[in-house]
Parts: sequence; C-alpha cells; structure tokens
Amino acid sequence: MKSIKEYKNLLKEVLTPGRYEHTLGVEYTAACMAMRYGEDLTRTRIAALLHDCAKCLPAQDQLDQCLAYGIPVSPVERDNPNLLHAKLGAWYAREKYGIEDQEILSAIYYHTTGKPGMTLLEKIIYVADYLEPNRNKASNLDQVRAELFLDLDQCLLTILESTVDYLNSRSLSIDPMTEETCNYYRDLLKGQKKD
Ligand code: DGI
Ligand code: FE
Ligand code: FE
Repeated sequence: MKSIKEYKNLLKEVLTPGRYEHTLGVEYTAACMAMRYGEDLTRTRIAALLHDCAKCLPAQDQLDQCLAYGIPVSPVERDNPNLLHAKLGAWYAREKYGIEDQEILSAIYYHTTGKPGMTLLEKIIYVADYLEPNRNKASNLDQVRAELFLDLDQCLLTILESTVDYLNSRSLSIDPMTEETCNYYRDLLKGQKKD
C-alpha cells in the first residue's frame, strides 16, 4: 500500500478535475465519519480516494475491460454503464494500486449499490459519496447531512430510498443489489423501532 499523498498524485492523473475534487470531498467527509463512528482513518481515506478510480474511463472501455478481466457483468450493468466503475474500480485497486485489504476492496466494489449487512467502512464510503460538500443535485441533502453524525443507519436508509425514488422517477432500471439493500435497511430500521 502506498501513502495517501502518493494515491492523491496518481488519482489526479486519471480523474477529471471535477471528479478529483469530488474524490477529495469523499476523503475528508469519510475521515470525519471514521472519527465519529470509530473506523481506521488510513484505510478509510484510502478507500475514499480510490472509490471512483475507474470512473473517468469511457463507458465502452469500462465494459470491455470488465469482460477482459472476467468481472461478471449483469444485464442491468450492461444497460447502465455508470454501475460498472465500482466493480472495475475494485479490480484496479487490487491490481494497479496494490490494495490487499479486503474491506477496502469491498467498500469500493459496493459503493454504488450498497449491499445488505454493510460493514462500517462500506457504509462510510457509500454515505460520504452521496453527501460530500461538492454534491449539490439531490433534493434531500440538508436532511441526510443533518442525520450524518446522529444516526448512520437512518442516514443510509434515507439515501437508499431517495436513490430508488430518483431511479424510478427517471425510469432507470434498478440494480437488484440496490433494491435488496434498500429493503434490508428499511426492514432493519422498522424492526429496531418496534423494540
Ligand atoms: O460515481 P459517483 O457519481 O460519485 O456516485 P455513484 O458511484 O453512487 O454513482 C451514482 C450513479 O449511479 C447515479 O447516476 C445513480 C446510479 N445508480 C446507483 N444505483 C443504481 C444506479 N443506476 C441504475 N441504473 N441502477 C441502480 O440501481
Ligand atoms: Fe462512484
Ligand atoms: Fe463517487
């Protein structure tokens, strides 16, 4: 594993300026979340820095590379190429950036869809990606930012539900993993409220 500074220098070369700014936003937001919720700071920052490392490749290249490297591509992923950079990014993280920490690799792999039963690091990267300070499009950013340091699972669920609503409103197909994750955290939080 290289130093934070080395990863930043490498990523600056492969990301557009806007995507690099977003990456730094995810890094410092995730770092604050790691302080609040008790995750290792270095692995959090490295996962954040690398999470979109494959994002700036043309969609066709992402698809071709996934097929070439034996990364399974589902029909939904084939039709919605903005899903592929997460899995390809995890492959890059291991093969090109020398990451062996499975938790970092998994946080990158699942950062777009989430997954049921996420680890703390997976939640941090998923959430920080959505609400880092450079983000300004989603309508509920004030709400999720207010929840961020109060209740991580509630914040996660709010983001998942808005993402599903957004995809439905645009008639985009929902990845089965996005849907399963949303249902899982909806049921989990409902169960907790009954107790
Ligand atoms: O890469 P970022 O832009 O930083 O963020 P991201 O990796 O969360 O990707 C966001 C995009 O992914 C956004 O345009 C919505 C899309 N997305 C997330 N889940 C799904 C999805 N798109 C489809 N079609 N289906 C999904 O389930
Ligand atoms: Fe992404
Ligand atoms: Fe991102």
